[in-house]
Amino acid sequence: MNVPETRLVAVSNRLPIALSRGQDGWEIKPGSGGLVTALAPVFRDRGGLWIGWPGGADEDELKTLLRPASQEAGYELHPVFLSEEEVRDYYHGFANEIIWPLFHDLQTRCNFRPSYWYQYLKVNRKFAEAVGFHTRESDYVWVHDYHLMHVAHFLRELGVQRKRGFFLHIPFPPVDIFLKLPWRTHILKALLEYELVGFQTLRDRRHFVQCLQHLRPEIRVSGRGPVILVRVGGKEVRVGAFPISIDFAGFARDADARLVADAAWYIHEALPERQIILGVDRLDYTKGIPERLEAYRDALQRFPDLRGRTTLVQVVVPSRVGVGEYQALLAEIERLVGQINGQFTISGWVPIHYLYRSLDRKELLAYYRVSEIALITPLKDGMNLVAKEYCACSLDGNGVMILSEFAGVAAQLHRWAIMVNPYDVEGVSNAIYRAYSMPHEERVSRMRRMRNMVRRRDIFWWVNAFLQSAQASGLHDFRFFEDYIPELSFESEV
Ligand code: GDG
Repeated sequence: MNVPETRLVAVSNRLPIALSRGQDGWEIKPGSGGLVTALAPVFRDRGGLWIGWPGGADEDELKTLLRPASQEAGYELHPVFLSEEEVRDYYHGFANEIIWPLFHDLQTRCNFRPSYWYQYLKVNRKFAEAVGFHTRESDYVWVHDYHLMHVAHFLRELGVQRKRGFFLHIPFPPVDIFLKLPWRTHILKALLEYELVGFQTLRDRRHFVQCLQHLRPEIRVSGRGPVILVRVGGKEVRVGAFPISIDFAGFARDADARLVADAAWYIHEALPERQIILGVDRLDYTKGIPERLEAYRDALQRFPDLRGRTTLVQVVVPSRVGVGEYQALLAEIERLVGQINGQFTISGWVPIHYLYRSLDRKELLAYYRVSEIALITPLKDGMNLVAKEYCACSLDGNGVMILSEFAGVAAQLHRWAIMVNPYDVEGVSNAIYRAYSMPHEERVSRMRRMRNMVRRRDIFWWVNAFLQSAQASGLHDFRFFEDYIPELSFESEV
C-alpha cells in the first residue's frame, strides 16, 4: 500500500512572487524574502505548495503565468484572488488599520470599523476553501501571520481535516491592549483551532497565554521551555516561541562579494574619517524613525565630538504610500531631517544622509558592511531582520548595534547590543555617544558573539524548530532546543 507523503503547504497573505508589468504584460519572478529562501529547499525535497494572494495582476493572465513559475520554483503556487472591496476592507482595513497598530501597542491608531471584520472573515473563509481544494489530508498546512488567523476555524467549519500550524510574525500585545479588540474572543478561539501556534518570543507567548487566562479562565497550561501545552474546551494546543531568522551564510557570502566590497569602499570614501550610523526601515510608524532623528539631534547638541565625525545614513523604504497616515509620517521625517541638517551642517559635512527609496541588495549589503553603528530602534517589532542581517554582513566584526528593548530580536542579542528604550531621547542619544566611543576590542568581542548567535539560529534552524515541534510526539521531544532557554533569559517565563 502506498503511504501518502506529507507535503508542506504554506499559506500567507501574499504569494512568494514578485510581479512587474513588462512590455508584453505581467512578468513574474520568484520572491526573495527570508521565508521563501528558507522554505524553498524544504519544498523542493518534500514537494509543497504555497497559497496566497498574488497582488494586483489580472486573473486570467496570471493563471497562465503561474504554471511555468511553479515549475521553475519546484513547488506549486496557487493564487487566491481578491476583489477591490476585499483588498480595501480585509487587507488595508482589518489587517493594516486594526491588527497591525493594536498588536504593536498603538491602539489609538486603530479604526475598529465593523465592515472590516466581516470582510476579514469572508477572505479567511476564501483562503480555507482554497486550502481544502488544493490539499489532501496527509498534508501539513502552515499558515502565516495576522491576516489569516481564522483559516483553521474555517477549515473546521468546512469539514476539512488537516494537520495545521500558525506562526505570528508580529508581536502579540499585552492583555489590557488586546482586550480593546471588539472581536478578541473570536480571535483567541480561532487561534486555538491550530495544533501549534508559534510566536517570535517568549514575551509574545506569555501575552497570548495571559489573554487566554483572562478570557478563558478554565484553561490549563503545562510544560516549561520553548513549547508548552494549553488545554481548553477539550482542545490541546502547542504554543511555542520560535525566533525567525535569516540565511546567515547567504548574507555573509554575498557581503563578501567583490561588487559589494567595491560599493562599500565608495561609500566610505565619500564620507572619510567618519563613523557611519545606519538606520534601515520600511516607512512605518512602528519603526520609531522620528524618535530616532530627535535622539541624533540631541546627541549632536550634547556631544559636539560627534559633529563632523559621524553621519547618520537613514534609509526609508516606501511602503503603504497611498495611506494618509503614512504620508503624514513621511512629511514628519522629512521635516526633521531638513531641520537637523539646517541646524548642524557645516562646509564639508552634512549630518544626515536621507534616502527615501528601496536599495538593491548589493547597495543594502554595502551599507551594512561599511557602517560602524546600526541604530535599530523600533517602538515595537516582532523580530527585526535588519538587526540579524547587519550582524551577518559585519565582516570586519567591529560594528556596534544600538537596539530597542521592544524589538523581538532583543531577546537574543540584548547581552551584546547597547540596549535602549526608543522613547527615551536622551537614553538613545547617550547610547550613540557610547557606541561612537567604544574601544575596538569591545566592539569586536560583542559583534563576534552576536554573529555566533545569528549563525547558529539561522532561518534553517527556525523552519526545523517549527516543523519538529509540529511533529514531536510529546513535550519531551524537543532536542533541537537544547540550549535555547538560557539565550532567552532576558524574558521571564510564563
Ligand atoms: C515583519 C515583522 C519580522 C529593508 N530595506 C530594504 C530591504 N529591506 C528588507 C530587509 C529585511 C526586510 O526588508 C525587513 O524585515 P523586518 O524584519 O525588519 O521588518 P518587517 O518588514 O516589518 O517584517 C518583523 C518579520 O516580519 C519576519 O518575521 O522580523 O518584526 O514586522 O529583510 O533586508 N531590502 C532591500 N532593499 C531595501 O532598501 N533589498
